[in-house]
Amino acid sequence: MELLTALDAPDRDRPDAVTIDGRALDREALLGAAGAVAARIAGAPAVAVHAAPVLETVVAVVAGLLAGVPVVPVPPDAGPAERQHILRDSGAALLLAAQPREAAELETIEVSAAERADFTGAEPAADSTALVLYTSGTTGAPKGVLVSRRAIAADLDALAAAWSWTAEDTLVHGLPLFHVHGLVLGVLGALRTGSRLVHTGRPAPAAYAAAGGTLYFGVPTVWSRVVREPSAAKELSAARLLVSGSAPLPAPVFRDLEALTGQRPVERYGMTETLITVSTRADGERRPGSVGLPVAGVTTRLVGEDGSPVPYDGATVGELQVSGPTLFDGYLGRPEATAAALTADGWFRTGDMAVVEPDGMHRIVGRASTDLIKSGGYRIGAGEVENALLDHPAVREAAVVGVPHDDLGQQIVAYVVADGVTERELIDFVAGHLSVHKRPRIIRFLEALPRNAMGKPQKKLLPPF
Ligand code: MLC
Ligand code: AMP
Repeated sequence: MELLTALDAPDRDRPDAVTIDGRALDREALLGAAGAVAARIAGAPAVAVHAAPVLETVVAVVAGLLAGVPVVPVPPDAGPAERQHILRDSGAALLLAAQPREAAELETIEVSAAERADFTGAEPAADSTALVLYTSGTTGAPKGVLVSRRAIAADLDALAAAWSWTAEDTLVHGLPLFHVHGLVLGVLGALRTGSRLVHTGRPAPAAYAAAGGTLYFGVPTVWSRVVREPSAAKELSAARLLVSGSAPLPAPVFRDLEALTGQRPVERYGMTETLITVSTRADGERRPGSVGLPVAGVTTRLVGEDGSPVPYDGATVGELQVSGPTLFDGYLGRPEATAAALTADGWFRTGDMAVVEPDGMHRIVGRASTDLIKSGGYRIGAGEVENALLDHPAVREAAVVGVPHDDLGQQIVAYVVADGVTERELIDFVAGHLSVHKRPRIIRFLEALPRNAMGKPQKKLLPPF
């Protein structure tokens, strides 16, 4: 397969090319297991994959890529509201899962890592959709981001060059398999470069320490937990490269990692819609707080509120816009949202505020909208959580914000006007309705939300947390 080039070159010396939570497959076996599934799904408009951190998820995703059927990863803990939205909105015709799913809304195909079959279908076109990744906006339900094979190939090649990532590496991470970080970089990256992959199930410091990798991926929450376990951190001293992304890496965590492992981490920046666009380099300078330079093929620019270019003086803040082959092909079925995300000349508006140093190094300083929250590296729309809370019969009003948090970067705090319901009940309600990581960690009960003269809630006037 042109996208996952390493799969076509089975390496019989590596029985454990992909290991997840202790179970391993070599590449030939992975290709065979995926081939068996590909034959059964060929021609479907799209397939949903129950994206638990297990080997069968990798088999299912590779099957979709072999058959040229767009893959829609579904978070394994998605509650009914989120799950039904993803399944309906994506138009997925089948659900691939390791086990039969109770009350599955779709016909389920059970994926086995033990099956073997050759798939003989034609190579899908490079500009066809590989993945439909659901991601939150500031309001409303998550949108499906159309990611092409071409975009993935371009991004992985650019990252391989930036990080000197080769088949000699052993990649280790324990990130979820339904987002860009864990799935595109963390799985497809290994299958394109040919590096071994050890997925630890969960991204726990002790599991990272025990895995003996050369290349480690983590969100900042993972790295901050690693430095709080110095004995685990010290085990990473022998690694070649530690990479952080998905949210800002706090400078103290950067420094603690350096002190404990002797390694300055590489930080990179990206989005579901653009894949990874800016990164420090394996062979370049790594500064705390800096995400580095655009990767090969990507161009960036900083734009002021009036649309004028912002100087690269290391001080003036502008919106970061990006252009290049790694960009998405739009939001599924939402032409207006797609048009709004792009400028007239085709650049993607990231919504992230940045400064660029005179030497070109980028620093992300915040987001234009406070209604997109990053917690533990997950992107969460305030509006989606507010709507979930309002679905609870006891809740009359809700306002959700992200509050700075040492471990999670931001934690979700909900201010609600409600009667006869406890904090715990509301937290569990959101966790069960959407997904666990979208639950507020704290609920504050108010008599009324602060509103302006027009009756619009004023989040800036909420009592400090
Ligand atoms: C807790 N749990 C509950 C619950 N509260 N279950 C049901 N109801 C409740 N009310 C359970 C959870 O299911 C979980 O179980 C356990 O408690 C811990 O959950 P948690 O507290 O939410 O996990 P936490 O420790 O906070 O997670 C931290 C983390 C996680 C770092 C592991 O946030 C994470 O994996 N982040 C990665 C996000 C990511 O990959 N982002 C990339 C986006 S792509 P159990 O059984 O599971 O332990 C992107 C592009 C780019 O951004 O640039 O990369
Ligand atoms: P997602 O679509 O889940 O991939 O989230 C993308 C968002 O994550 C970006 O718009 C940024 O706000 C944030 N992000 C990703 N990487 C970084 C980073 N290294 N530093 C700061 N923010 C980041």
